[in-house]
Amino acid sequence: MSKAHLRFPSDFVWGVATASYQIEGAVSEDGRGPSIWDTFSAAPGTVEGGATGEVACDHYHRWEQDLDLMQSLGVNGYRFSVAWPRVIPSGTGTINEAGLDFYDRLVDGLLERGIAPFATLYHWDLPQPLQDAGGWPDRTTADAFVAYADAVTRRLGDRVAAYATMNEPWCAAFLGYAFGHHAPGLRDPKLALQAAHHLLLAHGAALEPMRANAPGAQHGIVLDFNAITPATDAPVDAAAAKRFDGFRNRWFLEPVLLGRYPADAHEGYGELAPRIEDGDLEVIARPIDFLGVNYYTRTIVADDPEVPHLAARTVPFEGPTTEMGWEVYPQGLTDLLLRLQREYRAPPLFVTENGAAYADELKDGAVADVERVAYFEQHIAAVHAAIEGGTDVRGYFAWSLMDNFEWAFGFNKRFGLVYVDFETQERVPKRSAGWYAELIREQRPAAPLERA
Ligand code: GCO
Repeated sequence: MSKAHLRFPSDFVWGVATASYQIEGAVSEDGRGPSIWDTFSAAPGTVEGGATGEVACDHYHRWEQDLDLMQSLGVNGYRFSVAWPRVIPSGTGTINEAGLDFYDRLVDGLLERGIAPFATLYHWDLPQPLQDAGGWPDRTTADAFVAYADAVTRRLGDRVAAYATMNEPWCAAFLGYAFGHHAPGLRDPKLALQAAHHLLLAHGAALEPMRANAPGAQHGIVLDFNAITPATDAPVDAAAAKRFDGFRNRWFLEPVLLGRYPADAHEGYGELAPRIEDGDLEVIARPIDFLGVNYYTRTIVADDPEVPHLAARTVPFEGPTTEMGWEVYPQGLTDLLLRLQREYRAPPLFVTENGAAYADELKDGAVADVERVAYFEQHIAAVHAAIEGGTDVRGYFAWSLMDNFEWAFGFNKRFGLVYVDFETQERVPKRSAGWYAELIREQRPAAPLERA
């Protein structure tokens, strides 16, 4: 079905997204130091199949073919992340120029292919020495991040179209320090909330050197959101949904956009609430040029007084799900984008991640991932509906360019537009890649010559 009827702005960015630890491999090459994900994935029982990012998609060596792949899709934006342990292996101190050289080459390779670089500075691969010294719960880690952000933006400068300081601080803080599902694998909610605060503080503090080094680039942050729906019309479930929204979404959104933590959630946390120093919130709320929005699904929530602090629990739902067990709920993306615009007067938005894992099978050299095509079709239409509703969305990045290391799920969850055979490192564009390329072609304004 032609998507041409969905006209997007002519300067809309059609991109793909990845992250360093999920695709690069080469974990000890050219001076890279260990990250918390190298340590965590090496520990028994942390990652399905005992998988690690040691090789992943071997992108560190295959980056040129991967850029060619992107160019063949017609994307004009590529969201990648810079591995802090490549740039400053000890986390602080000496800069590893060879580490920066890789991103230098990557950025120039993108520009040569007419693809705008969108760089995320932190996508969870904290240098292990910093975790040994306390990690994100320790305030000095925020200072280390500022020095790292300075080093990267000093080198890459305005060649990068947009820098995001952080990817999904909610995941980094709660999956890493409260639930133990992600590196560093801790289970301490108070530590998690303090980590969350320092991740946000690091974001705000880094904006200053980033703007000085790359005045022509856009600077922002990427937050992940779940749409939250009450399980029933009962007031107790509506109240539970509001509390869950505070925990999952507003706890990060409101400090960045409003300069304060949401009072209801802060009260709910009680003695778990983080230590906040004078001036922290002003730093966190420093103006940003864009907000990156990662959206995958919604969460249905019911009141449950048994659950500490939140008194809310998620409830199962009917309806189609992806391989992650996440409900396919495109309306939630429209609602979220409209909410960010109307309720928060958010800056320009990019959908920096949206996509789905399905049980892809390579048959006769092809992957007929029709469910993923449907997922993208529905969610891109959802973005269009938000734009029609007056939301300033500047671009969309499909998660992901290619199958990669899906954190605790290892290589068992395939999100890519491109299938990766992890034995041979062969890349095979799936049907969804062809679909996305056709959509982009249809959206491209015909070149003047073609109009003749
Ligand atoms: C995230 C991360 C990605 C994931 C993707 C699928 O949003 O969790 O940014 O690294 O791989 O979202 O879970």
